[in-house]
Parts: sequence; structure tokens; C-alpha cells
Amino acid sequence: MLHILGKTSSINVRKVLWTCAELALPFEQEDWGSGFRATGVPEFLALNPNAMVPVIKDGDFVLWESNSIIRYLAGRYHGEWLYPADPSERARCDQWIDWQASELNRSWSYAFLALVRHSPAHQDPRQIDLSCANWAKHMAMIEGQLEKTGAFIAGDAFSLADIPIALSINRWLETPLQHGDLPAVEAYMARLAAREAYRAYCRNGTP
Ligand SMILES: N[C@@H](CCC(=O)N[C@@H](CS)C(=O)NCC(=O)O)C(=O)O
Repeated sequence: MLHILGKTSSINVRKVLWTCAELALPFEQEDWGSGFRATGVPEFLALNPNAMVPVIKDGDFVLWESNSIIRYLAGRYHGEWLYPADPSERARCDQWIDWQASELNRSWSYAFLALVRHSPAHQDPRQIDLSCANWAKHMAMIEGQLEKTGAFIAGDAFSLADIPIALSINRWLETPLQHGDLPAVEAYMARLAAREAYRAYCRNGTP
């Protein structure tokens, strides 16, 4: 049985849960991370020296970094329909998965810590505005891509890349800031709502 270590409120853990649900893969999940079991303990650090969730244990195989985990699960558990074998199609998915982890994540970091986590160390109004503007710029890229495909982030079909991207959109929707009008993003989320796994793990309780 696959073990997932990480709280379900974590966007990065939910990437893994959603992927498992798409693959109809049974798992056991343990709540680790702030508010639950602390990741700084030797038992957890032995699994992930980076002290972050998610971590998976698949038999003897231990893996951390959410996007590496979802790629692994698709590769291991017959997820070619989700993560295509064709090099160009796979690279297109990877492009959006990597962009989410690097560029998009970086854009929202300050605003999210300020407006959602209410971190005292992140209350500089100028930095908040800059982060919100940068986040909006990245959201506009998603809007542009979805206008182009008229369907999913990497093309006509749902793919692994939709999981981190839709979770990121959900984070944006749930952050109290000016959202502006992004009709293609709105239509995309409505399209995804047909998926049971999305309803279970992306919106985290929000319809
Ligand atoms: N790059 C990592 C980031 C993981 C991450 O930021 N995890 C957060 C939760 S979303 C975490 O573990 N925070 C520390 C904690 O909750 O104790 C990944 O994608 O797996």
C-alpha cells in the first residue's frame, strides 16, 4: 500500500492525492506538517531532509517533491493517459508542471504569506502589491494558454499538468485579492468540475 505523508490542507499534498484518485490508486495518508506532526523530527528528516510534505513511501521506495511524486506515480501505475510517453507531448506537460513549481509559485509567495497566512514578516504593503501584480501577470499567462487550447493546460486532453495548475488557480481564487475577469480560467475550472478527483481534492471543500 502506498503511504502519503502530509496534511490534506497542503496544496502540494493535494497534488499527490488528486493524482492517486485519477489513477484509482489506493493509499494511506498521515497528517504531517505544521498544525499536525512536525516535520523537523529525526523520523521525518530521515525520509526528507528538506522537512517538507508531501513524502511518499511505496514499499521501500521513498520520494519527496510533489511534482516528482506525481510524475513517478503516473509512470509506475499505468498513467500514460495522464502523462504521455510521446516526448513532445510529455515535454509540454513538463513545461507547465515546472513553470508552476518555479515561476508561478515564486510570484504568489509574498502575497499568500501576507494575505492568507497573515505572517508578521510579510506585511510590507509595497511587497504585497508587487507580489499581487506578479501573480496576476502569471494568471494572465494561464488565461492566454487556456484561450488557445479551449480545453486543458497542455492541450485538448486532461493531463498531469492540469493538477498543479488547477490547484494553483484554486489558491488564487481563495486568496482575498482583486481577481479581475479571467473567463477562460473560469470555464476551465467548470470543465474540471466534471472530474470526481478534482471535486475531492482540488477545491478543498469549495464547490
Ligand atoms: N517543493 C516542495 C514544496 C513543499 C511545501 O512547500 N510543503 C509545505 C506545505 S504546502 C510544507 O511542508 N510546509 C512545512 C510544514 O507544513 O511543516 C514540493 O513541491 O513538494
